[in-house]
Amino acid sequence: MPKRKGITVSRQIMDSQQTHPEATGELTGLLSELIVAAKIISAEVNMAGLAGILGQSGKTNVQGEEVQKLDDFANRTLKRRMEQCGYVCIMGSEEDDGVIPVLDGYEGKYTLAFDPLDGSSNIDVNVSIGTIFSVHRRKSEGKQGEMSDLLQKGSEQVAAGYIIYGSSTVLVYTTGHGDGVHGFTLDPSVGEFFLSHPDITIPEKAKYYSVNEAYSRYWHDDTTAYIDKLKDMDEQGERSYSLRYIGSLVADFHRNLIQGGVFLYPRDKKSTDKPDGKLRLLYEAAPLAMIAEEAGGMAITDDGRRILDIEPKDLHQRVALVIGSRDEVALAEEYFKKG
Ligand code: P6P
Repeated sequence: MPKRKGITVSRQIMDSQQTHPEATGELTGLLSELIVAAKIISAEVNMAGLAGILGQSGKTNVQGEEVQKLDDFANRTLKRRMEQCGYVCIMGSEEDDGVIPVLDGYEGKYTLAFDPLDGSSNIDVNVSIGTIFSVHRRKSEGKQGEMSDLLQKGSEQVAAGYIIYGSSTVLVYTTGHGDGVHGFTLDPSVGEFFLSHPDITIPEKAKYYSVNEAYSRYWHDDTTAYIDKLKDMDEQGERSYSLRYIGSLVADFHRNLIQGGVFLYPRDKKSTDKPDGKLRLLYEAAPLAMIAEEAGGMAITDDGRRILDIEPKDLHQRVALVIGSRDEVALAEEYFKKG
């Protein structure tokens, strides 16, 4: 089905459903409800400065991080909308310790894991932030879903995506199976997402590398060797890459997806702090890995394992992440598999 710029995301989702005769429309319904939540969050993020909800809520989340008011708002918006959409049987959120049930009688056949507002430390300084989501098909029987329905490998995802709230609000998602990765830009004047980036493919060769160099003294040796390789001059004595690190995963990932880049959040040698890295598998690394691979890129850990093959053990499990352009992640794999 040709994707024409300017069609709405609802039309794109419906067209995509048509290509799957077995589709029942429930995934379409789930994504449509998610998009309504995204529009509500976008409006609030864009008004944050005026709506007096910048700053911290005074609460801390399961990660022990200060919960920003907008974090809270995004989390509540997603939970309220999706608990009664009828397509989801259980949810997991970065902001909630345990699983989130849906309203009795509204149980559906999918699960939803999300980071409601990633990059929240940047909220007060007007840096792009984002919502990341991951959808699986439930495996358990019965009414309410179970933890095991959430703890599925990334390769089992039926849909994944993110919404980046930046100079414009852009939704990027994939339903896999070669259906591609598509980007939609919100026109706030009509409250619709219009197709702006059809069939996104990540450039095979990176233009940027993204890593927090402040932690370089804690890196494992093969990480240091890999980053040094990226910083080597090429045969003509030219610098090959620029360093871009925004400190907002969705913003760094989105730039690399569109322009070509490799993002790393490796483990620390300082085992007390981030022995498995900082980022979360279920609602950060796995959904972005599905997008990266569907767009022709790669996503691995810093010991060479494919992100989508990792069997989750815990809702908030951390994982090291190396994700982006195929050439540079494949090079990283050579360095990390040796380890
Ligand atoms: P650091 C934001 O808090 C976040 O979770 C990601 O969005 C971002 O990539 C990372 O942390 C930045 O972490 O340790 O470099 O500040």
